[in-house]
Amino acid sequence: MFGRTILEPRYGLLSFKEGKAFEGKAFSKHHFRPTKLAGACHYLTLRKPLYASSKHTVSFSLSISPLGLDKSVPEKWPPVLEPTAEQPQLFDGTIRLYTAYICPFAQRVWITRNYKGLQDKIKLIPLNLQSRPDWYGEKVCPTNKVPTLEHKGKIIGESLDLIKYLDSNFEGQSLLPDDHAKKEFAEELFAYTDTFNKIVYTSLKGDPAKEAGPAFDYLENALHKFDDGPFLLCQFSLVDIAYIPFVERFHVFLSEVFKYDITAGRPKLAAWIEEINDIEAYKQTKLDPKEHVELFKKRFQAQ
Ligand SMILES: N[C@@H](CCC(=O)N[C@@H](CS)C(=O)NCC(=O)O)C(=O)O
Repeated sequence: MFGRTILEPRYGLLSFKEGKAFEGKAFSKHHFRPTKLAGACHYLTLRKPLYASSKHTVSFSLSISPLGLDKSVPEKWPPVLEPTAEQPQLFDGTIRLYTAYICPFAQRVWITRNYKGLQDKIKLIPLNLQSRPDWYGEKVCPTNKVPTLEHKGKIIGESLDLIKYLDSNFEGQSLLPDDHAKKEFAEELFAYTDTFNKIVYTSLKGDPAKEAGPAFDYLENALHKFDDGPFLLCQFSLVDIAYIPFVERFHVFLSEVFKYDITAGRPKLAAWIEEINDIEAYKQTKLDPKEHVELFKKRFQAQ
């Protein structure tokens, strides 16, 4: 929904003053408090004010989503496990997500966990991929990769399977739509993730501005498919989660090292990145962009 109303800045917050669509209370620059809208409770997210004139008149756009979708809470990153650390007792009832802060595959599962409000339920066990404890490959995950989830006597791997697993086996907002057409498109988008990553990673050894274009165009076109929301399936979903950790890295590295802005000429992609950057569950998982640049330089430019 797009709206225009009068806002009054007060104590650093903007408080709602006038408007027909809902009865509002205080809201911060980016988020409204839960507010009544047509009888149902909603979060109203204030997307970037377009302009603010002197007399507190702000023109803005609103995106509306059901109450409290993002259940993440602020969390301190647990320290990375020492290679000499003892193995926690396997299958003792604790649900553990073995992860690595630098891993985009693991980040997918981390965002899903946060968004669904499972931070107390699923414990993060961050590993250093350069020096994993021996027991990880020997007793927990034979492929020695992250992410893996220890749950109900099983070890489950593969990030795309895992985000679907979390979505269907744990409480919290469902991150896949019910709509048939959207479900079908979700599968198409999941299936393209490996191709997407391959095209871009391969281009880093050549000329990304030419070679990576089709991958980003694919996302730009996908974002046009359902035009009633800023996300791939309108509402934030597992599909956005599948792509964003990789887009985050490519965006930073291509811009910094190749001076190639993946959002130039791709307005939907630009808006999508901006929207996702407002999602707490995701924000909490982001590394310093400088770290991405350094890691990518080591990986793709080391001779
Ligand atoms: N297809 C897997 C890929 C996972 C993966 O490659 N993880 C990397 C870190 S980003 C890893 O654990 N690498 C360790 C290794 O290969 O030794 C998934 O989607 O979960």
